Amino acid sequence: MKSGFVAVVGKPNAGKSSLVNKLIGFDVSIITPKPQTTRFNIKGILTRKTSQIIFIDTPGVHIPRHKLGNYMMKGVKLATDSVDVILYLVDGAKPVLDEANKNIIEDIVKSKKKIILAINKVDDIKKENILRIIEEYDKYIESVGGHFKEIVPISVKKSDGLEILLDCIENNLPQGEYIYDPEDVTDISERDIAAEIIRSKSLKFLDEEIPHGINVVIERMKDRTTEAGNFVYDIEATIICKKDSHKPIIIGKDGQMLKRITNDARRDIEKTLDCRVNLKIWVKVRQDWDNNEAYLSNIKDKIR
Ligand SMILES: Nc1nc2c(ncn2[C@@H]2O[C@H](COP(=O)(O)OP(=O)(O)OP(=O)(O)O)[C@@H](O)[C@H]2O)c(=O)[nH]1
Ligand SMILES: [Mg+2]
Repeated sequence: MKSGFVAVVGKPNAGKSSLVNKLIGFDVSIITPKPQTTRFNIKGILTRKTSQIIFIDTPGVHIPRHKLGNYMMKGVKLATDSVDVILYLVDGAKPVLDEANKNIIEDIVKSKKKIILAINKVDDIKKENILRIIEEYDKYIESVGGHFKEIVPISVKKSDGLEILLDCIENNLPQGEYIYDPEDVTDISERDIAAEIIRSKSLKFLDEEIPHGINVVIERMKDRTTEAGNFVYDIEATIICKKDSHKPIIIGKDGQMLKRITNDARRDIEKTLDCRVNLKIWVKVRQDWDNNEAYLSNIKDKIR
């Protein structure tokens, strides 16, 4: 029996959260086409007959421009320092070995952990390019004194290569019994799942810098059973934005935008938590909250 922790790291938008969700078969992390979607480490637990693999989905590595970004990057470091295996995910459709990717490789080599390279989105690239990407990345890691234990091309979208990837990960984990109850799939709370789903809808429907300047706080989340015996969650949430000018855009003309976010989020929360949901969302401005320690406490609590 094998068991252990695997940090999934890479540039924003590589498909880290998509991979973890797909492997464990439950949406623990939100996924959007916009970079810097994930803000804090989230565990996804996969229990197999021969192993238990605990994935840590991390924020995409980028150069921070505010305190929020600093905390996000601190989370990545904590994850890579604490795991048995680092799964480095590269977007095969944008494979350029740029400064950002070089820096990630140098950092993970310094951690002295076992490193597996997975090249994602191979559904979106020509086969002959895969070999070239492998060669380039392999050569670079060797030039900085490290090596990849395994290199696996995958497509999360098409579920290609995922079983091979899991076997490669398992081979590199230490011997050990199950660490978590085999029934567990994540460490994220229902409250945080609800907040993250609301944030994902804000990312989906709003443009430019607004969605990245949003934080979501669940003010109240209470369950009750109706007279008909249905389980219902009453949720009150606040979308916090960083500029006065953002608030009317989030609310929209006649409240249309906020209604859209609320309806879509309610539907997804119901699906994920498998219950009925009443959702009310307010919008508040907290000037430059993402650069203010006092407003970052709900993010700081999750950096671990
Ligand atoms: N074509 C293709 N797209 C994919 C694949 N895997 C993920 N994507 C898309 O890539 C985008 C980013 O996915 P995420 O899972 O949010 O990426 P991430 O690495 O977690 O991003 P951050 O949280 O911002 O660091 C989404 O639009 C996904 O649908 C894949 O195998 N093929
Ligand atoms: Mg993510």
